[in-house]
Amino acid sequence: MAEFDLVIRGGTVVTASDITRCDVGIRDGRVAALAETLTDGAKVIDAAGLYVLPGGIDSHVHLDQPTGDGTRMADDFETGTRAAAAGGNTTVLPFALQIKGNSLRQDVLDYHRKAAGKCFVDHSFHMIISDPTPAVLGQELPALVKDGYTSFKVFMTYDGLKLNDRELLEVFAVARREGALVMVHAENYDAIKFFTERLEQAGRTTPNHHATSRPAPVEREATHRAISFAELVDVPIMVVHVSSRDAMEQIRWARQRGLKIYGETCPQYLVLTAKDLDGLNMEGAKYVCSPPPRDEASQVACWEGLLDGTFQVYSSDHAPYFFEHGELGKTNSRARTAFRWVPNGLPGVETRLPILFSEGVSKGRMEITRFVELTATNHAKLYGLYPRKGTIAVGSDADIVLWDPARSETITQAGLHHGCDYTPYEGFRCTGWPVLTLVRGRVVAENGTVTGDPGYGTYLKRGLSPYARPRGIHPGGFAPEPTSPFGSG
Ligand code: DUC
Ligand code: ZN
Ligand code: ZN
Repeated sequence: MAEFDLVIRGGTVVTASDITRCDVGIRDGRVAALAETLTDGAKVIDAAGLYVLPGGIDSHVHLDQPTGDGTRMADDFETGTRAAAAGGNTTVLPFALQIKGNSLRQDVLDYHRKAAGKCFVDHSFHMIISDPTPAVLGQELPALVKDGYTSFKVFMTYDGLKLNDRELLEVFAVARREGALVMVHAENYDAIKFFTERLEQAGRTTPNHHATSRPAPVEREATHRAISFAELVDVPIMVVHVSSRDAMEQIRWARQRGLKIYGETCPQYLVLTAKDLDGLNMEGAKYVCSPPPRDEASQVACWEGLLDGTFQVYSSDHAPYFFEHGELGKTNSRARTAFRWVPNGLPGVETRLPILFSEGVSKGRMEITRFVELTATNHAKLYGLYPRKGTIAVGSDADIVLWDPARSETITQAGLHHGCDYTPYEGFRCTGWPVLTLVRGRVVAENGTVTGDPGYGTYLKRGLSPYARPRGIHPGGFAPEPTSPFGSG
């Protein structure tokens, strides 16, 4: 019997820290050996000329999430994870949305039902807390964190989702006590309402005014407020989908004060601008997301943030809505009357990695080790999956993607595997492309064909992240508690 189930031969293995020419031996779904030469594999994949990277982890994905306004997400767990696999991802972290008035536990179970038997890649859930009742804060949330749901998202805007300041503080306090990481959607609700109503009164209702209605200070103010609350409660937070230099400056300012504030940006803030929303005949709706893409200077700022460590993670914020499809999509009859009815979100789980590889690594802006950190390793570390996921090391799951750095491809809707009817990146030319995706040692996608099975992807119960620990708590647990209104709680 062969020593390994599979050997990947002749490739260049890259982790967040090292670039090594070596072979990878895989046994029982895990990496069993890394060595200059491994020959004894039941199956051998020739990776000469290819990079061998940890599979992408996309920690910001929305799948099969109810919208409450008559529209429908274009991806369920089957089409969304199929697209993820084709795009070089091996794990996704979608959201389980609490509907106001519902039990959080029941809503989480509902997402397990939605995902059961459908996933091509491994997955876990962040919870969205929309209704922090005493029962949710006191019982459900602590119990769910202990059960492995170790991160949750809160919104500072959107009817039906927005938490007020007191509620944000309450949720932050639970996160601190339980050791969970809070992701924050930072935009000021009232400022958006103010601009939206004035724009509508002035007859400015086309999709491009979505961007006008939420300028950068709307994001900056909320980012600052979230950071201030995090400081007051002494809890680390992740500011998600950061789009502007203004918000980045708040994160840098906080870090200089010693706060543990993390940041995420997304492809739409690197390669799209608000001008993309200008298209006629509702074309601009294809680019409506929140925060909106901004200007070229903001793109430059976001690139800087990826390189200088302001951002720890680069995610897709895959939130796919059909462009057409009658009342279900972005061009539904109400959306044609005013931008406020256009569903917010873009598809991007399949195109996230090629865009960063091409614009970052192939164009020489970014070291490939940094690419690995931003697309896989840091996601695993921040969300309690490391070192099982996010690296190539003996004992880790054999979640691996082979990249051909020389392959040129053009992103087209026809070539993608998602359930959406368009891509905002139509015609985008890429140098460097994922050519083979392995989840726990099994090929799930190869050369644009998804070969895995829905249902192979498994649910991941996550641990607490060391990065979610409050300041002042030493990893060994023997340092004194920091001064906080919560004493030692
Ligand atoms: N926020 C998200 O995180 N995703 C889609 C829409 C939004 O506002
Ligand atoms: Zn958001
Ligand atoms: Zn999102």
